[in-house]
Amino acid sequence: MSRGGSHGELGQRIDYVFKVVLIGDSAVGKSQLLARFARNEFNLDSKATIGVEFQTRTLNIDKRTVKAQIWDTAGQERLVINRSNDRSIFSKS
Ligand SMILES: Nc1nc2c(ncn2[C@@H]2O[C@H](COP(=O)(O)OP(=O)(O)OP(=O)(O)O)[C@@H](O)[C@H]2O)c(=O)[nH]1
Ligand SMILES: [Mg+2]
Repeated sequence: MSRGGSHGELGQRIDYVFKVVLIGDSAVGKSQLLARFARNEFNLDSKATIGVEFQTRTLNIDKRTVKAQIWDTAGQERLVINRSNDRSIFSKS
């Protein structure tokens, strides 16, 4: 989590940024959980994630603007392209 006076895409003030990494076995629903949270979408035949991707959603909680930056990882080991990149994401979150 970080706190500061930064601004979002639409110019609104962002009070907090939370970075969350989703990890877990392949096909357990990580990407679809994130799609529902970030865009309120669900897809029955979604493809396995390759590497890492992220999506954001900005929420108003207790009069504060909170930006959730959610990272989605590949559950299938052979699709994780760069292990060292993964580690740097984990250590910064
Ligand atoms: N019925 C049902 N199917 C779901 C649900 N969540 C995910 N699925 C299905 O399960 C399959 C795998 O979902 P994903 O979200 O792609 O799984 P993942 O954990 O991201 O998998 P990897 O990217 O390979 O790590 C997809 O066909 C989804 O449509 C759910 O809540 N209900
Ligand atoms: Mg996925």
